[in-house]
Amino acid sequence: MSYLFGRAALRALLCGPRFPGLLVRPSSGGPSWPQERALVKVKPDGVQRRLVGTVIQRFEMRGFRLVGMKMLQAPESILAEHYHHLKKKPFYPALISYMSSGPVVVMVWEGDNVVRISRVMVGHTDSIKAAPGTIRGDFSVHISRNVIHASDSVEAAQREIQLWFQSSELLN
Ligand code: IDP
Ligand code: MG
Repeated sequence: MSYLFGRAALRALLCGPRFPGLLVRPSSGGPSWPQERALVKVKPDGVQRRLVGTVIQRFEMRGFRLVGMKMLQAPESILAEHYHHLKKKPFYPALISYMSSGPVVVMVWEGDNVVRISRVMVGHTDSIKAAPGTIRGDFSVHISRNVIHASDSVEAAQREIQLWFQSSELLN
């Protein structure tokens, strides 16, 4: 039995898939289905500290696909919508002023479980609690300058992607 499976697997490897799905990764030209997407944003402190390349490298090396990216000075109307859930917090005015203090780089990354995995890669909101190896744990020391944003749910990702990007700016 295992001999037969071994032959089939070997044939698929050498000659391409005889059984669709066997040993075929979604990115290898197999069937396409809607892939999960996350909005990731390098905040003004991250851009100023030249961490954009490092962030891109970490997401690429993890295996995600970049499907959209742009650099812009974030309009206050977009920031207000993006951070509407924090409007009543005492730090809200400082947050908007920090996010307006320089350009941001917004990206859309695609791949299996990209939302949950990118939150793990980004680390805890509060830099003190962010584990080493995470982006915040490696590059930030204070919650008010925490370098990066990543969507915290699939629903938030969809909302945020529509807020920051036109559909024509994203690859299909
Ligand atoms: P998240 O960025 O990890 O998703 P949120 O609670 O959504 O965390 O907060 C959004 C952003 O607001 C944080 O990344 C941080 O920049 C800022 N923020 C959150 N809590 C505080 C705080 O207590 N003081 C200052 N800034 C904060
Ligand atoms: Mg959040």
